[in-house]
Amino acid sequence: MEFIRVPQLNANEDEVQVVEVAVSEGQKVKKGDLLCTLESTKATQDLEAPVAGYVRRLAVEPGEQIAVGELICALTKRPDEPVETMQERRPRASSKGEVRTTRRAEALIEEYDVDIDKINHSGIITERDVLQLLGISRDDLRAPTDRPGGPSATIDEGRKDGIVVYGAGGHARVVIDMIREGRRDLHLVGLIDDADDGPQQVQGVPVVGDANRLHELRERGVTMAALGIGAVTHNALRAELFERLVRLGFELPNIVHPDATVESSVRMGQGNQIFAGAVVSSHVRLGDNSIINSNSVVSHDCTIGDHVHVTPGALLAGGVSVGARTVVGMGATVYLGVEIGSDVVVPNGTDVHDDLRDR
Ligand code: JB3
Repeated sequence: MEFIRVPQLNANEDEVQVVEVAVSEGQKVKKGDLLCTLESTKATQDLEAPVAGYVRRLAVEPGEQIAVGELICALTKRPDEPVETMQERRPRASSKGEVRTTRRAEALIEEYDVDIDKINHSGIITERDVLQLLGISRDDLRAPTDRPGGPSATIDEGRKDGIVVYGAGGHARVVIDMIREGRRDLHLVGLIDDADDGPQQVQGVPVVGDANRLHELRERGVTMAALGIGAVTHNALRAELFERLVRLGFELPNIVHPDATVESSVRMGQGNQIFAGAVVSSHVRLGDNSIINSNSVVSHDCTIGDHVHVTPGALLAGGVSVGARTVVGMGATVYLGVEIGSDVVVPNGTDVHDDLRDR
């Protein structure tokens, strides 16, 4: 077994840049095949395989700065020969066993608190794999993400798939995951957060400013928005922010988690969010901007008004109607045909068998 490490290209430089990686994990190479191209400020060098073998523990990727002596890869006689290296970073534990990461991937995983089980990779997690999950480009990483109102992240002018999420808290986290998993056709441009002391980014999506930036984003070609504020007990706020986004000319797509069930006979307006495990059954009518939260059930023929929040585990029997801005609490059950008015808060775990008037 041969360990291929970064050579000293010139005496006074202890780091080189990886310009190109010509092989992939598990690839068979002959002696003399190009492994990668390295560059220092004064020299460029093609690194060739000193022996034939299988590329194992490939630990570099293009664009990376890497120290002299660091491992590039190992070459083994057999494809399944065990490889232990002294210097190698401890593999990460994932639900599918141990998995290795490149340095840049490791840094992103740490910085953005990424769940490695969600990263698609082919044996070693690279920066590219992590960026893909985060839905951002390497340029986004360089973009300064100041607090609200700053110049902040790059907005790809004219992209028709750009979406901005309004909010940067717990609900925004879920909306980001749902877009990444259920709306891969959309490109997460950034988050809008009105809080003064909010985060710089959430799950790798930069905070690009406060509500004052929305108009500019729209002018610069961001056509879509999603409301990432759950406001669990004051839905009037959600209604107000939704109307603001509509007035600004944003399109608010419905976002449905791939693990939700929405029957084909369902009709809904815009800006609705259907979370994982939720069931929206036959012939349900949804208005605009409602949240059907995780594992809730909206049975056949229900009518759900605008800005409603059916919270996790709430169960609505058939033919129930729910008025605008009403919140149905977690685990509540609503009996067949009950009519719940607008601006009602149904406490968690309540059994509702009589109609409830507005407010
Ligand atoms: O219970 C569940 C499953 N989810 C809850 C969700 C429905 O509502 C979640 O646990 C939270 O209780 C809540 O999520 P949300 O709204 O993301 O809350 P929080 O995690 O506290 O994040 C607050 C976000 O809302 C931040 O981005 C704040 O800037 C923003 N926010 C709060 N109040 C506001 C206001 N933004 C504006 N523009 N105006 C406000 O009054």
